[in-house]
Amino acid sequence: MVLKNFFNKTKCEKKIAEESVNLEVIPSHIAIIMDGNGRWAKKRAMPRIAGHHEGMKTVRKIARVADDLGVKVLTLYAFSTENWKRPKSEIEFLMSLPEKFLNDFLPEIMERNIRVQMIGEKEGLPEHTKKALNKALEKTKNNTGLILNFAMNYGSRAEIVNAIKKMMIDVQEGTLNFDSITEETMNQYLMTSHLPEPDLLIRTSGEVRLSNFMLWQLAYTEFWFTDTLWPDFNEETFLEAIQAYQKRNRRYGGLKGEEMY
Ligand code: V07
Repeated sequence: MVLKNFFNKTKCEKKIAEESVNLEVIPSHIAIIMDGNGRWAKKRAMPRIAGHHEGMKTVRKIARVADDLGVKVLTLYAFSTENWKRPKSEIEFLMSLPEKFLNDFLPEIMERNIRVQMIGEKEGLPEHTKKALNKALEKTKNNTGLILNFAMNYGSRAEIVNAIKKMMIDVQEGTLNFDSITEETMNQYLMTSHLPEPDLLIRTSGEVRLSNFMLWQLAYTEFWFTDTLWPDFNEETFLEAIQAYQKRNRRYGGLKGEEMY
């Protein structure tokens, strides 16, 4: 495994040297609810958008360390369908972040062989945001490394309803047999059909809710919560989450599937 830059970060080095993180048992798919950007800004008497901007820097940091560790899929909840209720000026700023992020980071994304993908309703996004996203999806589509998957204008219940509607159309058209519908059929109709289920869900900032995020896909996922605000989240906190995941897996290691839940 090629571990780049992040080995220089001494505290991570320590965790790895102590073998408290096992580099052989890294979760394949990590999903993150990146919460606490507004609170981070408020604490500093800064506008909320300053927190979002700082949060974007954390995205870059965590994408790098996930890539270095050999994570296969990193799904980040960047914008929920609920987020449209926020003030217009804040939404406008948020919708400029994909462009900003990709302008700065796309060369490194290419260098690292990272593939950018998204889940959510792309059609609901402003034209300029869609354009930046499409460019990144297209440019990175043949990359074979980490899948950096952004949930944008995403809501899990809407995703499930859409999946059911598509299934019903296919049943009506005769391309799907009603009696052969299983859980696996449902998987195939969700936006995550091409991805493994998340092994680990992280939510920052002390909130302990799913907020309409990947409800179907998280059925067997390990959850890890931290009080750390997203802009303060770093390589070390990320390793802490992975470490917790590994500890739990070791505990369940001896049991048969049915006893694990
Ligand atoms: C956003 C920064 C992270 C904290 C959460 C809210 C604010 C990166 C992106 C992004 C999205 C798509 C893409 C490349 C980058 C992003 C939004 C908000 C809407 F292809 N950060 N970030 N998008 N925040």
